[in-house]
Amino acid sequence: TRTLTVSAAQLGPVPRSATRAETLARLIRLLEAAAAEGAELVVFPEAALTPFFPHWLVKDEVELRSYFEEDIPGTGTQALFDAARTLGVAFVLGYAERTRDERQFNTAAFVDENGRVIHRYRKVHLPGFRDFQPGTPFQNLEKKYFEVGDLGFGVQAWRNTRIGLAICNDRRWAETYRVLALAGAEVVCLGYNTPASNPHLPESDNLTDFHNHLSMQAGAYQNSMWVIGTAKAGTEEGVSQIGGSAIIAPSGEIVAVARTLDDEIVTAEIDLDMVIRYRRDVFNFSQHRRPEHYTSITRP
Ligand code: CDT
Repeated sequence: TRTLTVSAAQLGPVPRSATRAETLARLIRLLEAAAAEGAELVVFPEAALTPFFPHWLVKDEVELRSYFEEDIPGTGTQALFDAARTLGVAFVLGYAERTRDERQFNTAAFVDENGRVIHRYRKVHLPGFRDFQPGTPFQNLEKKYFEVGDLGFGVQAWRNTRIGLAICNDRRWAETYRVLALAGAEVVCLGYNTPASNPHLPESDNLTDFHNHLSMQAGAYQNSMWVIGTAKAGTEEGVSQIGGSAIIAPSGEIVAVARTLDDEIVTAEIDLDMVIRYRRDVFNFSQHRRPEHYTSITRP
């Protein structure tokens, strides 16, 4: 059987006052700890290098710029790539991307065990608002700071498997997993920053952890895939965020889960052939899907 040892590298809060070097040192420590547990692939959260700045209106242009990466790797992140190469560990890193032509995306990069970026994904499902929402304890201004991703849901062949990437809110949408699965993804890696409460739907606040796992477990099972979901957890700049980083099997079962709201490694050896077994039987796409009845989901 094909096996792979994977880790979700959960982060506790990243304060606004943290330097990039301080945050990078935390990521490197997590990468080393994961490698010591035998990890071959480590998944970091969404926007792992910074606080989740869409939670507030950043008026100062210099501050806003400081949250974006213009190069990956760049001077502030090279040491993480070097560590990956030294340790021989691949990783997924979420970060805010600013392109040469000044476009901004919420991005994840897949970096192989040689420290090379071999795949990128730009978040498609951007939650939140374009404008400041008065009267709420915090914002989600992703629609202000980022464009909708323009790379689609690509899948990257890596070693003896195929990797798909998604970011945070993407995990709540069934289409994310199905499109990745149809492209052959066996492992979906995603990071998230999820507030424990939603000021716009307070009645769901006691269900936040449930909805997190529900989304990822359903996506994994209904598409016969492994899902590695990694949180940025704890109270960050006054916003309480859930943890619950998890490694989820194609059966929908959680095989490993974080216990804290801080920096924590969650590791499991996963059986990649489980994907094939579930896809051969229950979710045999070519045998049982009926796309002629699904046309409405591709109409705007
Ligand atoms: N970062 C991100 O996408 N967060 C959203 C918050 C929305 S609350 C329903 C998420 O889906 O977790």
